[in-house]
Amino acid sequence: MERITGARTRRTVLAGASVLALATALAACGGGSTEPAAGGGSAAAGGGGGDTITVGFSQVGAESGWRAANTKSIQDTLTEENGFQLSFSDAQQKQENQIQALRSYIAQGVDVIAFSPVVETGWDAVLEEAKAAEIPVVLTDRAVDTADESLYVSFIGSDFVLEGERAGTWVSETLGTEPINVVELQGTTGSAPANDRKSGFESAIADNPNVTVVASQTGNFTRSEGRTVMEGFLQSQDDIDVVYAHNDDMGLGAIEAIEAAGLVPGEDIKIVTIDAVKDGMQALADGKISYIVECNPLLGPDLAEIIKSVVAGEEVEKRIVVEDQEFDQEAAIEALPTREY
Ligand code: GZL
Repeated sequence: MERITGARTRRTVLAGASVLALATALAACGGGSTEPAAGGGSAAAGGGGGDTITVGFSQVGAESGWRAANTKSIQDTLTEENGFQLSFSDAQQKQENQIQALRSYIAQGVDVIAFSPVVETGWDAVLEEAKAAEIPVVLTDRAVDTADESLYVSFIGSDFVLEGERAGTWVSETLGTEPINVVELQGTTGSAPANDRKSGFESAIADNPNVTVVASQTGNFTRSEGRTVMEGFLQSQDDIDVVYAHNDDMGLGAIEAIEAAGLVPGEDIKIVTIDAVKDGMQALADGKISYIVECNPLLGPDLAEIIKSVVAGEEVEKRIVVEDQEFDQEAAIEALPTREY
């Protein structure tokens, strides 16, 4: 297999599921062996006969700095030079647009479909259609909530519950030594990162009676909506000590609202976020954000490897967990000069 260029994520492979995934991958490609897949549109061409693998990718949207870095990683890796023909679509954060895109890829008969599901539920029907067309599906970034795990061959993404736990642990241990009121800027309603980062944070602070979440509302992962919701919190809450934002962009929006209210972010109100994109890390270095848990967006190289393995009928891991770091101000200052995103 030719070398895939681009930065690699650090990842943990969850063993034990690969046999199921391998059987599924072969079935999805219509092959019980490594012979070129039968049926499934151009799978035979991409799977064994031709060199180019056709991929249909449905992206959530362009809502945040994280998403821009994730899109760049995928488009910079799934290139013709690396053996791919990529059809890419931006769903503008609407599930109906993603379902429409997946159906168009099925109609095109691509070799593989990959996507980041904007929300967790409502995918079984279109994934059944992909399975019936013998087109394997790879999930990237976000998970789907389905009873039938044979509907996708692999899921590569971070552990969002752990990200929430790490943010909550920092708040509890660093700031929770006295009573503090937390306001939460949630990600997109119904999305895996919003659901999991909320539950992870709650579990981490559960045993500390000093830490109280006094308000929680979605800012839809965007800077502008994060600012608007924070403006509302500043109006409705008498005493806010901490902002927990599910991503940097909403945290940056909260900073704008806090400063517009004549308060000092990082002093009057501490902010903890998730992602660690450049703008967030700069705010951390400047002391406006106090702590960031990373969510690595550079999924392109690993996605390319998974796709090539699936098409070649090789073993495919069912769940690949992307490992993330954590940053305080000192670590951000050190990391910024060489940070890729
Ligand atoms: C997380 C990703 C989230 C980011 C946000 O993997 O799905 O979506 O945390 C992005 O910045 O909008």
